[in-house]
Amino acid sequence: MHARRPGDEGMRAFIGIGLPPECRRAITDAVSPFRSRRLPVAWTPEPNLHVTLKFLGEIPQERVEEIASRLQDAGQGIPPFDLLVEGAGGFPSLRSPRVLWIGIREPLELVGELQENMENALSGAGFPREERPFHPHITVGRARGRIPPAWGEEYSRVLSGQRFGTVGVSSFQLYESRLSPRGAAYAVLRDIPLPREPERTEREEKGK
Ligand code: 2AM
Repeated sequence: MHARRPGDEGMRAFIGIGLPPECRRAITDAVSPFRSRRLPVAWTPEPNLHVTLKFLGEIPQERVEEIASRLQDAGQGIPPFDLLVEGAGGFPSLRSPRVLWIGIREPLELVGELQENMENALSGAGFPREERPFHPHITVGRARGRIPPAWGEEYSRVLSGQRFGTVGVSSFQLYESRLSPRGAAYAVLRDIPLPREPERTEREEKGK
């Protein structure tokens, strides 16, 4: 371990799917009655609402290109898709939630495939695989203390039937997360387009 030196440029990074303003606004509006109850929850600021695909942690600046190129490979064969944002819940349980989330309903298989490709592409570059099963979600709050047991269940019940948007996803993003006493601020380092003509379809066409 060594302290960071000047010029030793590094950053905290993760990969995710950004959400358009209308979807983020719909989520904020739906969650706002819960926010006003002053529970020990750190609520995600509206601009930061996203779906995390993989957390990378600290990376050196000079690895950004290599990581972006591996991510582009991971996206091959994944066509652009519509993300259905719906439902709500808590991890690890609704009776004692540490993370409050808004859900992704579709297309779970495709998003899972993208995430799996990414784990494969990045494990070859020294990023350990996520051991926990992948449950795509949008974190809207993190518990900072004890939440009354009935509260998480109410959160889920009230929001579970609600739809927060159908989001056209034609790219995903490598983000930098800058931490400060005012919270995290995310910046897109690279926007990675999903291929319009996925290789899979081309292969399937040729195989016909
Ligand atoms: P989550 O909110 O979807 O759980 C950016 O910091 C994102 O990376 C967060 O939104 C969080 O995803 C995820 N993240 C942050 N710290 C992490 C860690 N130590 N391990 C795994 N994921 C982390």
